[in-house]
Amino acid sequence: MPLKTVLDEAGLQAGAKWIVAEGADAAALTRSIPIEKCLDDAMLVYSQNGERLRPQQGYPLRLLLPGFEGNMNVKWLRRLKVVAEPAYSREETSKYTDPMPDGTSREFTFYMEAKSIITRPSGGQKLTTQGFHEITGIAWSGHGKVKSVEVSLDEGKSWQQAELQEPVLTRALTRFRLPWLWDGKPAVIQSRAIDETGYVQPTLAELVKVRGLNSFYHNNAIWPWRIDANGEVTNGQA
Ligand SMILES: Nc1nc2c(c(=O)[nH]1)N[C@H]1C(S)=C(S)[C@@H](COP(=O)(O)O)O[C@H]1N2
Ligand SMILES: [Mo]
Repeated sequence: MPLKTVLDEAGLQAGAKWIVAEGADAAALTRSIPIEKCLDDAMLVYSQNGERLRPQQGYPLRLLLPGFEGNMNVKWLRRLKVVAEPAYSREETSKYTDPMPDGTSREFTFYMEAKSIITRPSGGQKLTTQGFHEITGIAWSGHGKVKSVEVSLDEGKSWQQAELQEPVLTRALTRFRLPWLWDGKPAVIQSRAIDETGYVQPTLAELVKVRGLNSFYHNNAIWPWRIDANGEVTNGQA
């Protein structure tokens, strides 16, 4: 159900700028959401896939903010407060605010920027044979559809177009795949997502250059996997 329906029913006073949503878990996850989002496509969710929400997913009611990072979707929703200022709750200050290299704070960054990750072969797995392996993973973006995913097999020197599995839906996980003949030599494989706005998933070095080293909660950087000569797959981040 659109959150807007409930807000229209209750009536909003002038000066309503934020809504503070609170969960009923022990941590009482509390997050501030701009009123524009609440009146746009925010949803109060009580079921998914034809059944009631499962307890782990926030039964009986969960906030869903399409395109925002999933951590904003408050589960076990017990309170919505319409206010003039954000709450500056524990999670949104100590965790999801990024201390920047120039001493400022990057706060209230809601949208999920394009990201992808190779799920096979990936860390902890082991290739037992040389030859054919399908590289596959998932990509997603809070800003719309995944336009393409590129895969590099040579430490980022060159990139190839992966195949996207249909249907490619806006702000939804999109599976990609690329056939690969492994010659048994050490290799670094990585993927990068490009979304319909043209945004290209950055390397970790590019991200660190802008955001510094004091934050990682919004890290959407490319994640490389290193494959050893014996087939073992480990974290390939230099
Ligand atoms: N009430 C409440 N909601 C919450 C959380 C929480 O701790 N309490 N965690 C958030 C975080 S950090 C994430 S990643 C997602 C996880 O959602 P999922 O369990 O459906 O995967 O829920 C979000 N909603
Ligand atoms: Mo999380």
